[in-house]
Amino acid sequence: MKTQVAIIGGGPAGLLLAELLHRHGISSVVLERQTREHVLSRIRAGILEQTTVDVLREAGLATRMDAEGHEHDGMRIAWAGRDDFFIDCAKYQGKRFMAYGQVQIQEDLFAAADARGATVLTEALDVTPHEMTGERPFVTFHHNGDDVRLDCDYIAGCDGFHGVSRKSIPATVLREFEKAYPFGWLGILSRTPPLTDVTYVNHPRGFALASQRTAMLSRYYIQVPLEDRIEDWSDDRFWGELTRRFPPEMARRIVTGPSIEKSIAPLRSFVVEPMRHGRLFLCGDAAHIVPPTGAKGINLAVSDVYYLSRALAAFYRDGSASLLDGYSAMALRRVWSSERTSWYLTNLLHRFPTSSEFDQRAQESELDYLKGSVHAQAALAEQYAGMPFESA
Ligand code: RFL
Ligand code: PHB
Repeated sequence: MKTQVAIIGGGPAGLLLAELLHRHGISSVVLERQTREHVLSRIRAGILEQTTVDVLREAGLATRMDAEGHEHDGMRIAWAGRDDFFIDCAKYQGKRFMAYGQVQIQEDLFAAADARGATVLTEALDVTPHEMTGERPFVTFHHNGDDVRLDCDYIAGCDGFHGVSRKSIPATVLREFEKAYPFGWLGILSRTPPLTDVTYVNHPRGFALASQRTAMLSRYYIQVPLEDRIEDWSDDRFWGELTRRFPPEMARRIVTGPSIEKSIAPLRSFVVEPMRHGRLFLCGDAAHIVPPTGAKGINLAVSDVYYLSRALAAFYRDGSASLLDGYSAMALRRVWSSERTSWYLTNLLHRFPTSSEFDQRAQESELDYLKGSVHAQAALAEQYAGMPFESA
């Protein structure tokens, strides 16, 4: 097989990259290890930044999102015993957000790929990139019992944190930056009307979050110890704990119901530099992980593939490799900005088992400052809304 860009991984990064390249007249083949059903069963992100919404709209991928998603202006912060307040990104930044699930984005991307007869090979096993630093890279894999070789000009590693792309780069070339947090998030999805605002709560019992997908679909999370298992958390126990952490007046407005999904995810910050090795480019979770506190994960995957598609388009259009050469540095500037915001919000809003009383007072003072200062709110609004893309 032969294509211009071999894309490893059919998550949001890989499938969106294929669509953006197609719009520039560049061919690609997507190699996904899992089945389509499996990819569509992963309930993950839900809040899209304005830049992400704009990319999806410009790529003609927004019809269902615009019909079913829920646009909103910012997020609310509440904490035990104090008044809550709203970080208004529309007011300070002129930017809005869209609540629209990652599952729906994946469905829309598969539908777009089907509609144009794109080559997306699922259950592609033992995918291995070769000759990344040479002129003629290729990828080998097993598919339907056959050994396949895919020749290409470039390889995009869009295969998530556990993928093969990053691991195929020599350790001497990559620098890793990592931070693990001493807790996880237990999340549930339920067919109940959500609270009006995406609301982050700091409570002595731990962090809690109310989010949304549609008018009749809610997403809630609570901070739990890393040792907790999903079997420990019945729906009743979850709702009891969630509503104890919300201020009473908000807790009364939370509509409970059976969960239709429940999972625990550990929190981690992780970045590799550079995001390129020869003709292999890393995008999305393959290169970086953010703790979910800033809702940045999928938005970074989208900005990476936006930058990479623009760089590949320039290369195929006029032979200029300068944007490809600048890809890693440009992508990493936005990555580090979101890493910093997610780390800051994680520290601000969670209860750390190792915190001293001093740490606790400092955290409360930070929250008071944020609540009382329009300057602090405008600064957080700028970061939460996400940095604009750099021009080419
Ligand atoms: P993905 O979505 O992990 O997709 C990678 C794809 O590559 C495939 N793959 C391979 N394919 C071929 N060969 C191999 N060797 C392969 N190895 C892996 C995988 O099957 C998969 O289909 O990465 P991508 O595209 O970079 O997208 C990133 C986002 O998915 C991610 O940033 C967010 O979902 C992160 N995240 C969240 N982000 C938010 O903004 N808000 C959230 O609420 C939120 N919740 C979450 C999350 C991530 C989670 N993970 C990864 C455990 C909740 C969870 C549980
Ligand atoms: C979600 O809706 O899943 C969500 C919202 C905000 C976050 C993380 C996840 O910070």
